[in-house]
Amino acid sequence: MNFHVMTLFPGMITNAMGESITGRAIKAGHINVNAVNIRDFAGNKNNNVDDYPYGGGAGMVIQAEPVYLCYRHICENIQKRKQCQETTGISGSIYKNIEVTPGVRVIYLTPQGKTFNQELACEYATEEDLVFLCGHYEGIDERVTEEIVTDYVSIGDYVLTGGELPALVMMDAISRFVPGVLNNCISARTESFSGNLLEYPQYTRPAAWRGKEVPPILLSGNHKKLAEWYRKQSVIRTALMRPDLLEGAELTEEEKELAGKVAGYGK
Ligand code: 6GU
Repeated sequence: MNFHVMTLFPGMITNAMGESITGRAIKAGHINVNAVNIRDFAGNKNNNVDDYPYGGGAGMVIQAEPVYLCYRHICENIQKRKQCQETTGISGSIYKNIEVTPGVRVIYLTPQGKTFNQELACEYATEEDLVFLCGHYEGIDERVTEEIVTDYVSIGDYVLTGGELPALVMMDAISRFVPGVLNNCISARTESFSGNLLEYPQYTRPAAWRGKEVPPILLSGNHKKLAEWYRKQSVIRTALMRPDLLEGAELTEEEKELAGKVAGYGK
């Protein structure tokens, strides 16, 4: 997976992605993060990329041309890589004379977009390249977003100062689906959310902490019973904390009854 991020704050992207699991995935070559500074395409002495909005109003708007040049630069990189990868024996590339890369998704982070979720993360993870466009100030000149953006995505109903944190949230969630990023044990557990059930509770040593024991079944070594307990705990927890998710979950009749009882307590 190659993430390309158009931003005025590339350090935010590279620093955050360089830590923890995503940092390890970068070192191992499972993911690649290419943060490109829109300011590098300003084309003026002061490296200005914003201007006052037509029609007046508060704040500044990022100009179309630096964003477009930044996007073209990223497309050139993608195409060069694709050309290297081509093993058809045909010299040159189908992309040779075009300025933009068809088929590459360009995601504009905006509170006006559709809300990001686990299903979308899984879908994006199947792409070879993803381009993120991070706005700041009051936004980006509409003419360039119209031209290059394929997907408008938000991470929830609140307003942030810029698109960098949403891009990081998305890249983190997408990376978990990229083969090799997580070990298989953990990735299997992901399915409990995709199945619209929350994760069961976790415990580690000591077996008794300040008088609180771990549930005895965890110490029993009975794998079949344990699997049943995990499943039941997931149903109970989802019914308690996120009953809205249960509609999309596949439950047995017995589990439905259990969920109904638990949800009933909450009312
Ligand atoms: Cl994607 N951008 C900004 N600026 N604010 C947000 C958001 C995105 N998603 C939720 N709030």
